[in-house]
Amino acid sequence: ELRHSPEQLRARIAAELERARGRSRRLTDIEHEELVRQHSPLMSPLVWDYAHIGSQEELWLVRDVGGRDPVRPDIDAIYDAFQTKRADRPSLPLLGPEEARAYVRTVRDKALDVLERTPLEGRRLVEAGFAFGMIVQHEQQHVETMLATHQLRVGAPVLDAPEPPPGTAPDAPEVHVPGGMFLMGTDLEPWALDNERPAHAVGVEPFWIDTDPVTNAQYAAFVEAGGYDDERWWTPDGWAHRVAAGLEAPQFWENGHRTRFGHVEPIPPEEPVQHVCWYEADAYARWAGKRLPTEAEWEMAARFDPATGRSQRFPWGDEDPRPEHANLGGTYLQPAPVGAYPKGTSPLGVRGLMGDVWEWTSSDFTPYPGFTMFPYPEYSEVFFGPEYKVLRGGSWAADQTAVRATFRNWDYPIRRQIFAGFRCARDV
Ligand code: AVJ
Ligand code: FE
Repeated sequence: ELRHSPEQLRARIAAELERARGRSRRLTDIEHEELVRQHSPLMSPLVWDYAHIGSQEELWLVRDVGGRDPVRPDIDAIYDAFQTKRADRPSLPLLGPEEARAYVRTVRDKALDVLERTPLEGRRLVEAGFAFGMIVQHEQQHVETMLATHQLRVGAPVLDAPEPPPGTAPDAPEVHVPGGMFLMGTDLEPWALDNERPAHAVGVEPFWIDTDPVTNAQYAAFVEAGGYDDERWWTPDGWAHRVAAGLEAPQFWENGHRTRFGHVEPIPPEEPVQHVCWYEADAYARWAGKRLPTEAEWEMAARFDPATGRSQRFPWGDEDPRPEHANLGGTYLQPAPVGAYPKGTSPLGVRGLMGDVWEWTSSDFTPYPGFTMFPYPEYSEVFFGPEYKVLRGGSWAADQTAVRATFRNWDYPIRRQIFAGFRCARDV
């Protein structure tokens, strides 16, 4: 970003804001009733997410960066995710679909005016540039959340997509990583969030990691081998949850078919498995004689170039993601078969690290040494601790602006509606 002139940076930010809005508008361009209904107690009504996107943009860009008067101070509390739980959101006096559309449009016009008038140089570049980047990522993250809501929705399909590209077989099922020291996290990415910082050296023991994420065919073998009935493969908490929740297979699987955005279809064998919780991923790994990778192992496999000793921005190098690198941005509404993106392979030879599915790691969500909260504790600091597991990489639904090899996602170990799968690792 420091390479860009203020005008180039301003144009890029405006384009990314517009692209994010194109995606969120498409997911909310549906019938009134579908927008206001709560499709699952785990999710907000879609119309809440849409106005919440506007509300955050009002707070961070219009009020904070721009120093402008509030647009709708009366609705701050309704769209504050910490003041209302998802399950309770339908009973709030939410803006209706037309009001929400008008509100986000008004806020966007003001935010673009703030962008025009903010000098993106010196100290303002770092602070204001980050605020705009944070808001672009925030909208894209809620697009992914809204896609999870669409996936939970019952009824005739309202979303369609083309077929993803075909897969290719790996040279070998696992990659050996020699271990050693590498630089984890970042100080350089202008849009990196507080939890990805600072860059710090980490020592990793040698390990093996799967070349590709675990596929539907591989996971189905675990199901057919009775993996869900054998307590040996599960942690005590995982087994208790398996029994209480009646888990028998990934969410949305039934009779050898799956339901995807309202379409019932055969389960594609070579696609990474998705809609498994951390407990299921952990149990599969134990059944396979392996384990989940730590997030340090995942990041080393994704970024470390043994030829130079450097940590790259992305598995393929330092260039921003292009369509040939990874299945991102919701183009296909599903993962691609493994090996569909050979150009996305990491220097160590690991494939499919970005895009397709978020990958569960064995790690709890904890701060890096030297962490400083920015810009507010509710972004990540309040989530640090053993209740959340870290996911890496990014799913087919994630946008290219909201993924990096350093990006850390997190969720409860019981969560299955997110677009998450995993790959396994093992000690040498
Ligand atoms: C980083 C994906 C866990 O969706 O809870 C959205 C992102 N933070 N609004 C989430 C987020 C505030 C966050 N995750
Ligand atoms: Fe949010």
